[in-house]
Amino acid sequence: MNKYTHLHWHTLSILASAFFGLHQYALAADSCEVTVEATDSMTFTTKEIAVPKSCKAFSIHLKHTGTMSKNIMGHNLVVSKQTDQQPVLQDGMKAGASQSFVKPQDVRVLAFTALIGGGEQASTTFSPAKLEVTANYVFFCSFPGHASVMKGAIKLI
Ligand SMILES: [Cu+2]
Repeated sequence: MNKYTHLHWHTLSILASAFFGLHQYALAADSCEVTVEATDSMTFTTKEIAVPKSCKAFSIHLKHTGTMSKNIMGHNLVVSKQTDQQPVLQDGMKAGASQSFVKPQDVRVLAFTALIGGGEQASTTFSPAKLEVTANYVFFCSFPGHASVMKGAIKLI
């Protein structure tokens, strides 16, 4: 390969990655919903949820891909400020399974799904306008003991 050919391919690969990078970004920006899977091994398949400011409403669909019952391996998805996560979890645990481990009318909770077991799905929708630009937001499962691994970041884009 001579110098010219090498440069040529290098330029092409930069152009290609710029094109595909932009394309991916455009797809993400257009989507006002996301599906997060939860498993029997106590994990979410997603570590970060990008929420476009341009969305009037944003929906998170939670899908439990396992088979275990919700008493044993139940999952939900709760959104709050990072700094509120621990108190929200503590109050959720007191509220119990009948409340999906979320304290009723908890103003620190921006959105949450019902607690579901294997094979079930649940959704929640919120307005991205409720997110303060300067705060850090997280999503997590409030089933007792799960949030230490079942958690991720909410990123406003
Ligand atoms: Cu869980």
